[in-house]
Amino acid sequence: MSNSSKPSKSLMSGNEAIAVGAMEAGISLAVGYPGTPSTDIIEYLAKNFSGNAQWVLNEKVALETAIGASYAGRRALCTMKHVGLNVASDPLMSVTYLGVKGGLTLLVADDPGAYSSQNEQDSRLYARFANMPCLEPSDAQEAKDMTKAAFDLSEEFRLPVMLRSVTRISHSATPVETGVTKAENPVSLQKDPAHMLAVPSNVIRCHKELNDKYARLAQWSVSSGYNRVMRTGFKKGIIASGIAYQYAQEAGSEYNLLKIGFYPFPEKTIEDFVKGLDEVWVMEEGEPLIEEIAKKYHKNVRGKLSGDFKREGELGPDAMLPPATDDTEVKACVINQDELPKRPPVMCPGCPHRELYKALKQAGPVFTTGDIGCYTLGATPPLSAMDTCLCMGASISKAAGISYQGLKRVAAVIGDSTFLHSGIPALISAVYNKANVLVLILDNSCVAMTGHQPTPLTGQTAKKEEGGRVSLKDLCLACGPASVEIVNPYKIEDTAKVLSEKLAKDGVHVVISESPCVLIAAKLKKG
Ligand SMILES: Cc1ncc(C[n+]2csc(CCOP(=O)(O)OP(=O)(O)O)c2C)c(N)n1
Repeated sequence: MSNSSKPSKSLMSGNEAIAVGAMEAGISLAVGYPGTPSTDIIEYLAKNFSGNAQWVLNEKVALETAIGASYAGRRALCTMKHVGLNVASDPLMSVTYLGVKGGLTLLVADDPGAYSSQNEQDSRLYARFANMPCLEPSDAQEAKDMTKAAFDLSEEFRLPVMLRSVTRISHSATPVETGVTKAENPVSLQKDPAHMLAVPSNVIRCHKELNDKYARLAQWSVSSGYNRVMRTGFKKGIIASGIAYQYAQEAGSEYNLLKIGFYPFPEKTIEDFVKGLDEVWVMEEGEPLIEEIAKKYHKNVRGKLSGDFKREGELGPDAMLPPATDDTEVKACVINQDELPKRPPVMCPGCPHRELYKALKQAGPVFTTGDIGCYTLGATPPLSAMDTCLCMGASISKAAGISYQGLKRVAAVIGDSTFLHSGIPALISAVYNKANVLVLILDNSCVAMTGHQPTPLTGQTAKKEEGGRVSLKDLCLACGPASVEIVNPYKIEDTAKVLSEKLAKDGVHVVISESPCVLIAAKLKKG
């Protein structure tokens, strides 16, 4: 679909619907950093949006870029996965104080069940932390409608608005009616120091303005229409938010039903809903936030705090299925996950990362601090070549921390995109403080883990156009290590020799393992 204004109906994933909603809302910029399950929003926009859709180096840069566009009066969509919001949390916590100009929607896709993430944090807590509104869709149509509404709300309250998706919204498809595309806002960059300078003299006043906005939002939440009673007339009730609203349907129709789609939480609506019920179930992916409120107003609340649902992992569609008996049809469909063979992701056959790990093994004993990317898969057997993994950009700093304790033969393994994302400050710090570490940058010419997005090292933009190009070797040299060398990981013996030499030396040594991801190598050859 292009960003035309002709209404039609089609099947869309939640992510496509969000992209379409943003186009219909008249965005002028879409900016993000890849991360499952959010990645395909920018990819869709890069293909289908005639305006500016771009990848940047990390989530902090993405949010700050979107804030810049908003200051210029335009609407901007910023996308990331949940852990990306940790990286973007610094600008987030202050931009809510200052406020925005053009509408700014922050799409954060959570990963309950941690299917492809290092944790399963709940972004609604960030919305609460930053005092910003948050919309939570329960299907693709709502994802599109809420995206559009988020921009209007952002301009009405002069606040960024979070749209919280989860894997099952982002990646499953339901019918979506497209609508009319709004014209872009005119460019208008006005100086407004009282709301553009996060400096001490502005903080208390801005904080007060934010608290006032939040109080207004709490009222708006009750009357917004996003938090509404869907069914009455029974003695039991379910409160369900986002995707869990779909799971609530599995419980059958003999429950009153309150659907939550907007935060701040509509306390009054919840209080009124639970009145007179015998039992209240609360279904929400992530932390028991709504449940905590429901418990304030009812004695018999069933959910995660009561132990009826697990607090860890995904709530999932089966959460409210009635218990199966021998003669229920349902039983045949219920699969015991524990009985299934585990199929963890593995490195692709021919992956250059495998060969690098083989060379590292040949180079002798080493403690390897890891990072996040396809190469993390080297942590599992048969390679078992990575000893730690924490979050993006942590490998070099962890290695340096170990080396400062007088230990040698420590290697940090980091991918090219991760190095650009948050490895560079760690490398400079290690050089500055005279660490003794070997830094292995695995340059496979893309962000492989999230689906082969381009990086500044290839110079191709999200829209597959030619952009500026950055040299990884020059970048590393500028950080000041003792040496920077490039190896071909498929030449295992040669690579092992280089690694063995560097591991025996003091100082910070960088080795770039240069070979494109096997899945894109053929394409790159063709140009
Ligand atoms: C803060 C944060 N943002 C995004 C992600 C999603 N993510 C996982 S690995 C990765 C980058 C992988 O690229 P690279 O370092 O080049 O390694 P490759 O997969 O290409 O081997 C990203 C963006 C994440 N895990 N954490």
